[in-house]
Amino acid sequence: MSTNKGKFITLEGGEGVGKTTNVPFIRDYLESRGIPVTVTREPGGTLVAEKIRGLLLDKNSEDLTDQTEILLMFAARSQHLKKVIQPALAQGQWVLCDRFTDATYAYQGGGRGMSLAVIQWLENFVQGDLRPDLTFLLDIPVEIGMSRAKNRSVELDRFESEHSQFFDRIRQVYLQQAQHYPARIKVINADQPLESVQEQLIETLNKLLS
Ligand code: Z5A
Repeated sequence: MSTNKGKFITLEGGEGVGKTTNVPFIRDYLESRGIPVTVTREPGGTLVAEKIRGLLLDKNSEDLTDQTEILLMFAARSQHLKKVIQPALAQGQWVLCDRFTDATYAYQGGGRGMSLAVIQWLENFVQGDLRPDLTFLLDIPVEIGMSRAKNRSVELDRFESEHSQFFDRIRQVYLQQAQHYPARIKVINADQPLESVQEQLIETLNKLLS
């Protein structure tokens, strides 16, 4: 049984759905309700995990095999869990994480075609019984997300340089995950003005708070 005093919230979705935009909004809302929040991200969140992130996103390095990619994701996650997420939850902080293991199901499972059973085994091995209390899945059609991401005018990384079918498969697996875990994963229609997206976020946060 979990001894965590804080709640673990993750944000998920494909390219350019608005995770980075909405993380500070959720943090500010929770803090305004007196809740201490640790904001973090995956891959990354610790010194070593951020170095692994650099390896994973670098498109000018040697090709990574799909096995290397997934093992690096879980290596970074293990470090992040032990050094940041679990200590914060144990102290009563709420942890707000930009992407977590649903991204591995979507990107490595859906995108790369890795076995979902292997991902599940690694999830249990690295996380034990720790799962998010709430996951926001920001959902928009792939082409809209890609065009939003391109408008940011930064160089595309190794994942962002993939083709649209890769992102179609990712979206499908995310939506399947939401069907499997309807109590945990809240699908947000992110193809709306930011204010409407944020109204949906607050509605769900209020349920968790009450
Ligand atoms: N990855 C993986 O493969 N496996 C794993 O297990 C994990 C990750 C954990 C790094 O992720 C990569 O790691 C990721 C998957 C892989 N690669 N990809 N792709 P990341 O989260 O750091 O990077 P990202 O997915 O590329 O995030 P992003 O492109 O920065 O998207 P975002 O944060 O969701 O979007 P945003 O930056 O908030 O918004 C994009 C633009 O849209 C921006 O100009 C906003 O102002 C605008 N925006 C936002 N909301 C709206 C609305 N509602 N209307 C109009 N415009 C909006």
